Amino acid sequence: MKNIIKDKIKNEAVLGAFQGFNSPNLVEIIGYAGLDFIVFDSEHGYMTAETMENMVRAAECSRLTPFIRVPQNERQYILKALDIGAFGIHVPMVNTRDDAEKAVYHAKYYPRGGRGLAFSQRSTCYGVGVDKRKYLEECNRETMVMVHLETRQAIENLSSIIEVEGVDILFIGPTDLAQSLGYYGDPSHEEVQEMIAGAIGLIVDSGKVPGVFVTDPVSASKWVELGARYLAGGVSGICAKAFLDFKDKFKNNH
Ligand code: 3PY
Ligand code: MG
Repeated sequence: MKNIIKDKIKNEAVLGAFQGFNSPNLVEIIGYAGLDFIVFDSEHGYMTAETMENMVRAAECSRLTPFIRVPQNERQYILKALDIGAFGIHVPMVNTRDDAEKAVYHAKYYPRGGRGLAFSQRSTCYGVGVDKRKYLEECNRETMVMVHLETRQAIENLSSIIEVEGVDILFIGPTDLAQSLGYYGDPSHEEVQEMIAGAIGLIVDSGKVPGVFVTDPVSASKWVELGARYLAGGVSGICAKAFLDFKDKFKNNH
């Protein structure tokens, strides 16, 4: 198992998308279009583990690195996501250092954590020809943990969350952050934007990697200039914009 995103983010910004519904075909299109990673979203999406397993396969076929956003920071969700074969997890609503420690603990095998071990599932090639020690070492090294900072509390606790070893990306969720600050549905509000910029600055100064959810390439560039190296949009939003644009261009000519 080699997680190319882990290496890439050392030197460049990577781009991905969250997908919350079942379509392996769309996953392949996204991969062939050249994005770096995909996050199967089982927080807001409603795919079963079995569905996501096929989506992970589609991602691998099209050279997209597959991650899964778990519905909640709980052992059984994290274990399932990784056993399916996701290369990392996104964990929503990480508000404290303890939350971040818990996510890392469940994502890593002994000695770093307490991930349940078996050799019967997809991530271990069903135990066929697997070098068990090598698998454990590789998995602990390559599996990524992305914690979502999306509340005022998370930003207030940022300096202690940053210190948690094993967190790869501190990922800012502007939609929930905006509502936590009282600006429902308005992540572009000045106060939200300033808070995001401040958080990115703190993360960059600590030597860790900031990530941000973005709705368009313009806002993505703004965060990349500040040092964000992991950017992701939403598949539904991107499709909706593309179809609206397609329709508008047609209507303007006919
Ligand atoms: C948010 O913006 O709240 C997110 O969770 C983005 O993924
Ligand atoms: Mg959110």
